[in-house]
Amino acid sequence: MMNKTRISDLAIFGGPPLFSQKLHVGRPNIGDRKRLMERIDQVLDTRWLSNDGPFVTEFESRIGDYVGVKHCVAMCNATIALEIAIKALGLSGEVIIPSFTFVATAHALQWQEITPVFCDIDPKTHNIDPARVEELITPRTTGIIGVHLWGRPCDIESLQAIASRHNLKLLFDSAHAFGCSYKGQMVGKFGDAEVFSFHATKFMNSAEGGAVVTNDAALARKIRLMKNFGFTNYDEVGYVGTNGKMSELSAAVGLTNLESVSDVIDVNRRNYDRYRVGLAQTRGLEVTTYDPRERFNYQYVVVTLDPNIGISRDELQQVLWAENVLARRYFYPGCHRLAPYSSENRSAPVSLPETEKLTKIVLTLPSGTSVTTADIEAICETIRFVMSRADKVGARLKSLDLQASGPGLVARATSKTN
Ligand code: T4K
Repeated sequence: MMNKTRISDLAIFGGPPLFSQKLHVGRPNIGDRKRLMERIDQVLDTRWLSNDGPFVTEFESRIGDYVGVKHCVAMCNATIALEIAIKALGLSGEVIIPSFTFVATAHALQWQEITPVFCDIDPKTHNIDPARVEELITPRTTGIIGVHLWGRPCDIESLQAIASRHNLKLLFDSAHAFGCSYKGQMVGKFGDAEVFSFHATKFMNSAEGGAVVTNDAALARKIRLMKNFGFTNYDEVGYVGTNGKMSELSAAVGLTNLESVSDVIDVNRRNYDRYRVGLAQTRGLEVTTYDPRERFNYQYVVVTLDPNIGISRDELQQVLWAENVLARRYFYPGCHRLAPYSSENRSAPVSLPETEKLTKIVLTLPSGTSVTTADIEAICETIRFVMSRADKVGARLKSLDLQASGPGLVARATSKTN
């Protein structure tokens, strides 16, 4: 597949792209179609489409069993699940979260006028740094939200110790971490509650979907009511609620995909191992590792670039996009630099040196069941080719004066060289 011997063979400089079809980071994994169609038939036959139908109930109990947690409340997505968990926990004022996360973590707070206070990360784990959390606590702080980024759990014990010491609630955004473990225990059992995402781009999806899991029965009950407008009975409302319900169709997709979850993890693991072998000893590039003693879903293959290698992360991304490898720079530029949260609009400017560094060097590569091992070998070969000529490729790209990243830019780059 790969036949690039000269820099000009790279698609960004006018060569043919490595792949004729785009390879995505978040291509959905699809379970047994026949089983799914049977379930969809059942939904239609019974005419029960939403509002705690049998598939949602079954999905909740299967997710709870898988994780080993007493209560699971399925929802329409993880963002709403976070919002409801935040509301049910009574968070207000300020809540400490990492900036290096998907913007939904911050939005779930700001949406209810709670200030997300951005904390720096530990560069080794990419997760919120507990050593930085305590200095951000003020009299207005009511909680901490840890994010298990890439499925690698935060330093849960340290965060729990801080939360207990300061009487703060501890919630985990576990959108990436379904199927992962911390010190031998499945993620989902920690803090006051945890939130999973089953969005299409997650390795285990229900098309759109999410869930709050907790061992706290009273909290689970409150969350269950809040996600259904707060209804305690047909015409009684106990809380200000919203509509966070998962539909039966989503639950049918989720249940079906859950049946093949271990196969998907095997594929993800195989892909990850291929990338690790294929990119080992690549100059200026490292594949992020997973602790071999724990369980992971391996859905994210994340690499970091040496910032002094001659080619920047953005330039490497542009080279890959031109080859139809849609590598993503999650979670650039960090929530604190996104318009609603950028320091110009806030009273206290934030200093997040590790986040600033990481957001400029991190890249996520395509994986999942729609990527073959041959695809991965070709991607690795291209990356090795580029990195071994990083100075030259970087210089040539700089001469093109590329400003942004994405397909529009690639088109401009190729047209300039033609
Ligand atoms: N907390 C964290 C830490 C999260 O990462 C997320 C979501 C949340 C909370 C909130 O969870 P949800 O409310 O979504 O349940 C995607 C996802 O939309 C988002 O769920 C996810 N994190 C985030 C990391 O990635 P984008 O902006 O990258 O989506 P998009 O449309 O660019 O799709 C990614 C790639 O997947 C594309 O190359 C296209 C491909 N794709 C996507 C979909 C939806 C497909 O091939 N098929 C599809 O159906 O956000």
